Amino acid sequence: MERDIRKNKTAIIVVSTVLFLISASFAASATTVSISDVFMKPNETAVTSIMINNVSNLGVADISLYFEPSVVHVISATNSDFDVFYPVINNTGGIVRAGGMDDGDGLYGDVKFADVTLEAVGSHGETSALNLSSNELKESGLPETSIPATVDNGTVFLNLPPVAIPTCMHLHNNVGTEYPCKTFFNASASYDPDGDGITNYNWYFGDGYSDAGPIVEHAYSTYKWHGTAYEPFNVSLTVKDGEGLANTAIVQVNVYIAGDANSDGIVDIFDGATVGLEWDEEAEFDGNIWWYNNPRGDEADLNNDKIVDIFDGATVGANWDHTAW
Ligand SMILES: [Ca+2]
Ligand SMILES: [Ca+2]
Ligand SMILES: [Ca+2]
Ligand SMILES: [Ca+2]
Repeated sequence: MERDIRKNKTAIIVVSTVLFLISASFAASATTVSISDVFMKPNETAVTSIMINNVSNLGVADISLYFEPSVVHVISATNSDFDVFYPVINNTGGIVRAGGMDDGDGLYGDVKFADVTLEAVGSHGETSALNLSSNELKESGLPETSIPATVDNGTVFLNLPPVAIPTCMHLHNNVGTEYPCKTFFNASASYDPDGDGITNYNWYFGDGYSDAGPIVEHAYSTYKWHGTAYEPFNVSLTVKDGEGLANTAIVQVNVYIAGDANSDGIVDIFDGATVGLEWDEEAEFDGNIWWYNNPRGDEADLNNDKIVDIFDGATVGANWDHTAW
């Protein structure tokens, strides 16, 4: 009996320290998601996380997320760090309320309450506020020593996914096996709406090769020809934020046979003429990447060295009469 009382006293001291340290930093956050080309197009889904950061011995959480049901629906709430997790989703009323319970040893540090998958059910340009309310956060412990940490153990907030923005220095490429034709990809315009930093940049070039990093380069050695025309490669960029949420975007690049400046599948006088017409055309630096304002300049720059000159004319000559079929 006496031991039980001592336990309670210890627990009380711990809790009041927690309250003192953490109540000032508590913030149930509100944010806005929009149906747009960068975040979530109509009918697409996107994942956002409900995080509870800086917790100490967290045992129970009961959190509601309110949304505008004419704009977004909640498909699921999963991947909780809690051992027991149960969401109730109401897409008519625009609320998901979920409870999480830890098995007994308590959660510490930064805790993921749930990954919430949103579906855009509204139209382009519409927005929905996402409002979080923390109904209860309680410390973990045996039933007889369990003491509510009121509502203030930790900071509850939504983590929005990052936005992947791939750009490409050369959208028009030629196979670079013999005639070096590197293309450069830049992901540094990508961002995270809540500013927790982008930790991963993964590129898939669409030809079986991949690379990682904010700026990468790749030389294509294959092209895709389907009967009457080339098909572009879909280059995907996936970025991840510090909490592990990801976003993927595609940039299309065209790859032609070496010397094919007008992309009709054969190297002939018209390619020589295209190079002549675009002679001295140079790529421009926009502060971020080099690119061609004039796509015909990009097509005529057969070795992707940022200028149309004699080396591009020589590439036409060296590949004369070659065809893509
Ligand atoms: Ca984020
Ligand atoms: Ca041609
Ligand atoms: Ca080019
Ligand atoms: Ca060139």
